[in-house]
Amino acid sequence: MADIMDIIKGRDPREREFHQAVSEVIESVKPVLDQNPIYRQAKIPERLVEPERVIMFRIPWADDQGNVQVNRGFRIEMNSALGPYKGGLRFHPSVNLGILKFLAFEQVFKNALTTLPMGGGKGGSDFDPKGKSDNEVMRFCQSFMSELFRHIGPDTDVPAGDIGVGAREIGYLFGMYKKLRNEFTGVLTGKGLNWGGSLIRPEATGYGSVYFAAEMLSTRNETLDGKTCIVSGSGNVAQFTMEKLIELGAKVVTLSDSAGYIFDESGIDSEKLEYIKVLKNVRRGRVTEYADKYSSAIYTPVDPALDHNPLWNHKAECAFPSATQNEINARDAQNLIDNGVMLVSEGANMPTMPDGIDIFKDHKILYGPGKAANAGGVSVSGLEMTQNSMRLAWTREEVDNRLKLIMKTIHSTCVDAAEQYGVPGNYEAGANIAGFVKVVDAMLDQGLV
Ligand code: NDP
Ligand code: 2IT
Repeated sequence: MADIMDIIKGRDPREREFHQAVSEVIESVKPVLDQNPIYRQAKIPERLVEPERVIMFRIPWADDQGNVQVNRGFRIEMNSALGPYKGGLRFHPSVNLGILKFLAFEQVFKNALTTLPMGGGKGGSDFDPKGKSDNEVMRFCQSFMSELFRHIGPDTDVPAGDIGVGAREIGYLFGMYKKLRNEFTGVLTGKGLNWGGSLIRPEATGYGSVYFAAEMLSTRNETLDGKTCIVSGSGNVAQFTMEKLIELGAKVVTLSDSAGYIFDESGIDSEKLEYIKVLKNVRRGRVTEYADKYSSAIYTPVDPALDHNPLWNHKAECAFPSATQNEINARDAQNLIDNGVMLVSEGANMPTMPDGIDIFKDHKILYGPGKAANAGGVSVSGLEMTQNSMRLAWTREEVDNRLKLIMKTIHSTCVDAAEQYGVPGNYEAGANIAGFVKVVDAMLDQGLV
């Protein structure tokens, strides 16, 4: 294990998030590597950590004042052992190669768990959509696609949304791809419903994370009904996590954005959630406005001087981190435990830091790692690809039933793998092992490529 970490740290010393993601997987799969010497002989760890291809490019665009702006674009084509590269695009000022490599690496194993034929990739830009006009976002997306289009395709690499990339951005990206290729194909997922998108795709990550939580709870004969839940974020994943939690009778008491969080002790009901959707998706406002509208709510701005996030310090049974990576440190994890949290389902990718995960495992709570718990989004992306290939559209009920079944299967796959390797109840190890074995066996079958 030390070897592979030494290699990647020596080669790319600044890619902290990538090191973190690799270290977590490699640690979990050590027993698999020990029992199957062929994997080390074939240099599987070394091959997995090196992307098959990295595309990095300039994105020049003009803002509304006519000033030229230049951003950086990326697409990491990480692994295609199981199918075309598949994974989202992130537009956020923090985006860099290391963050996208961590996301692409996670995506490879996540996609393997979905049961659908998808390899792993991720891309994006350091462009910040916040405060930009629709026209600026459109010009940026067009410039981004005017380079990316030559590298992707419905059987090659199929991007989708992630932080900062939703229905609006997918529309502009798709329009430019279609124009350049003179081809109407399912090259992106998360498309609009009347031009090839799938029902339930917007809902899928959040719903899936809640379905996964329900599966975990069922192992202890519990349900979400009546449980108090902490949710972070207020974007796509957070909104539909809240929606499904409310539907299943849970009480959601928080939401957040990068500037602060809301605590609403009286609970966020469907009507308040509708307000949040309009606030975030239409007006593109900030969550602080929620406290102006509802007197039951308290807004707390982010305090960078604190060594913890007070969002995670409320009485609750369940937590659904749904904003971004490394949003739960060891102190936050301990606060969650001290407040009675018995389940964490990660809607975000890698939201818990390694020492936080250790605390969850030490206390034997139900901890669903992102690559399992948030796999519903990419699963319905896979179903969107299937519908595009068949040139037909399934009903909402059909897609939702398939999503439920996939989340149930991912859950049982994790449980079985964890049991097989002597760590029963450890979903982190189960997800890493099951995803790893599926990908690397396909790599071995396909030879040294
Ligand atoms: P959105 O852009 O819709 O929402 C992101 C939310 O997280 C916003 O509330 C945003 O606040 C907050 N956020 C973003 N960056 C930070 C930060 N650095 N610190 C604090 N808060 C932050 O993205 P999604 O909801 O799609 O994605 C959320 C998470 O879920 C990500 O980790 C993503 O990788 C993961 N995910 C998404 C999937 C999808 O299908 N969309 C699928 C699987 C995982 P603000 O508005 O202030 O930026
Ligand atoms: O992290 C993820 O799984 C996503 N952002 C969704 C990827 C996809 O291709 O739908």
